[in-house]
Amino acid sequence: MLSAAVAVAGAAVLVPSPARAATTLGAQAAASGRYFGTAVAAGRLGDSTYATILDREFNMITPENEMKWDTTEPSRGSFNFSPADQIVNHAQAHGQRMRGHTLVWHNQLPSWVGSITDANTLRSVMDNHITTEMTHFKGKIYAWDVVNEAFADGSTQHRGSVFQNVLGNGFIEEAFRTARAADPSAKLCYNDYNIENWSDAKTQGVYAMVRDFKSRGVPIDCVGFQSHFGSGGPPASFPTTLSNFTALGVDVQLTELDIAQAPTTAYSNTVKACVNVSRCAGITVWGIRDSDSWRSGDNPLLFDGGGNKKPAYDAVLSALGGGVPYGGGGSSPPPGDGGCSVTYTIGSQWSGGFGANVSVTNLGDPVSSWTLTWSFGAGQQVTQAWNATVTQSGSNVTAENVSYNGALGTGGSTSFGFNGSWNGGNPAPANFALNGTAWTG
Ligand code: 9MR
Repeated sequence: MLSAAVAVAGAAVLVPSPARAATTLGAQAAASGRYFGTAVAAGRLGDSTYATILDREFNMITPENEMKWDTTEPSRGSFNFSPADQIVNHAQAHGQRMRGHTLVWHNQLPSWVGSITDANTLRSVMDNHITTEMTHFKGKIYAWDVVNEAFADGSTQHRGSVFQNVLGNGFIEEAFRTARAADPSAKLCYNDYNIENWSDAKTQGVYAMVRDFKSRGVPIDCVGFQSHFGSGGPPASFPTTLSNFTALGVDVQLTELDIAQAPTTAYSNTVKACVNVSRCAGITVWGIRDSDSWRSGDNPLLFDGGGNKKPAYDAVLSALGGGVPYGGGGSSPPPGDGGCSVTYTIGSQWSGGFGANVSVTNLGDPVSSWTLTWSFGAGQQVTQAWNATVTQSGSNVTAENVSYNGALGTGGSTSFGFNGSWNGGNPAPANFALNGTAWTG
């Protein structure tokens, strides 16, 4: 069987030839290292049409309601994981991974939590909820929505909630730090809706939070874009939003996709927005059949009430076939070597142009400013940069910190991005050096 070797971000990957295009959503997503998931309700697992589609098409599962606080801790200290366990057991028996949804959310929150007014009490209740639930599922969850929908609509600020009102702005950081300690191997996501349009205030608020978390070492690995769309589909700026977030050094995921009336173009555009971004890890639709949807009146899913594939299904299957390989989770050399480690990722590439993210970790003594240099091997030219000042002379590129990201402690990281042009080939650059000391990785 023919396959083509393609170099992206310096790594050789094998892309199946078109003749081998997969025939299910999960397998087609897996061909580029991604997943394709769905929300599952435990109560529907006994429906054979539902379970047949689930196990044929999907390789990631999000419990639609079963991991939420009102189910898992209906009264203080009394935990119930049975409905969620049912879904996790199903997933394990069928080789599907799990997204955990969700630990801290103002909705589906039992009234005993909402009525707490003392900060010490609420902090210990929140931390205990996170730790107990994550410990119960430890090792079985790929990514957790640690905090869900904490930003106010149309605003850069947090919404009012018992967590915000009693604990203040720091509650999100507290939740992420607690989550990292509870299950260090799970990816930790912030999840929200209406953050797909780059020019929306809410998008900017979440972006500023993630940038702040990354600059201060607060653990966060991913941002979930719920992607509940009207029939027009995603905003035109959605690809920009996704690559701007990944330039901060996090994965992005489409976590609750559904589109009113399921137009083929809208679905196709949404899937392409993900698969064209190297660190878009995967897509989850919010239900299987239209009749399973929380907005069933909109017929927003890929299967009709009878379990038949809709035209949007074929559009998604075909859109999943293109795109760049998933490039998240790269490893860095251990700290202490001196010099730096660099992760260079091409987030998107088109005819003549590309967008790249450079993440740099200082492995030497702390610095108050930095200059990263590298050389291009195939005539690439930087055209525009953000979060660094970038100049180029011939094949040699110099990137200097901007005012807010100059300080890097030992082991400290920052990232910046740029757009460039290419012609003929676009291999990863070589000879990275931080403040004159070569990359030791
Ligand atoms: O699909 C879920 C529905 O069954 C519940 O009644 C509802 C209650 O809030 O939550 C729905 O799922 C939501 C998800 O957890 C978070 N983002 C919005 C989703 C749709 O409302």
